[in-house]
Formats: sequence, C-alpha cells, structure tokens
Amino acid sequence: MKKRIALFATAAVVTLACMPAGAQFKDADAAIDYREAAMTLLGSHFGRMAPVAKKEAPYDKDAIKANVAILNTLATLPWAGFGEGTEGGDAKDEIWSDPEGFKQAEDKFHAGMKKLTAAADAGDFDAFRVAFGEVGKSCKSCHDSYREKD
Ligand code: ASC
Repeated sequence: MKKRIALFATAAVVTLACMPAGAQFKDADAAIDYREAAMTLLGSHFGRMAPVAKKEAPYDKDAIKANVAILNTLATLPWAGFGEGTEGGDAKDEIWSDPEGFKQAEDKFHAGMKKLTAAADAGDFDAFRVAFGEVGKSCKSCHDSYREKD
C-alpha cells in the first residue's frame, strides 16, 4: 500500500514537473489537438463570412454580428495550446524560438478582431469588409511564418 502511494506521488510529481504551471492539458498531444480544434473552428466561423465580404452573399447585419461574437470567444482559445514543450503538429519551432514574434502576430489578429467587432456591432458593411480583410491578412501572415505548409 505504501509502495502504491509512493508510486502515485512520484507519478504526480513527474507529471507536474513536465507540464508548465497552469497547463490544462494532460500532455503535448492533447495541447496540439486542442489548438488545432480551436483553429478549425476559428477558420470555419471566419471563412463563412468571406462570401459576404466579397459581395457574393447579402450582408445580414444580425447574422454577422452573432457570428463575430462567436469568433471573439474562439479567438481567445488557441494560444493556451502553444505552451512550453508542445512543439509538433503543423506548428513551426519558431513559435518557441521567437515567442515575441509569435505574440506580435497574435496581437495583430486581436487588433483586427477589435475592428471587426466594432464594425459588426455598428452594422457598418464597409468597415466590416475592411476589418475582415485585415483579420484575414493576420491569419495568413501568421500561418506563413509559424505554420508548416501542407
Ligand atoms: C480562413 C482561414 C484562414 C484565413 C486565411 C485568410 O478562413 O481558415 O487561415 O481565412 O486564409 O487569408
């Protein structure tokens, strides 16, 4: 019994030592799955507005506003999945060797999201199109720098 407790305690200590403080994931694979799932949802909720921005679909002010609200929640999610020791998936090692650059890319995205939200909330189609383009650029430039090509 004592041995089992000791074993359990050792396993707990090793687990804690391997994961940074506050990490929510059981291991690196779980973090990779999480960030990829979050990015998939972000891509879906962003991409579905492209036909509107391109004037191929009508601008439904309420639908866009609701979708941008969802996007705002999703926009908070992926970053926790890039913790220390979670290299892998399509993520380039530059995320961890150039954390300032990666953070700047993230900040650019959030700045674009702020504009997109203001435009969507105001029901301003022209501002929506400009901000949509800006956010899309931030997605692309971050992917170009920090995601492996398929
Ligand atoms: C998307 C998506 C991206 C961006 C990018 C914009 O819908 O999944 O990664 O838009 O393609 O340039």
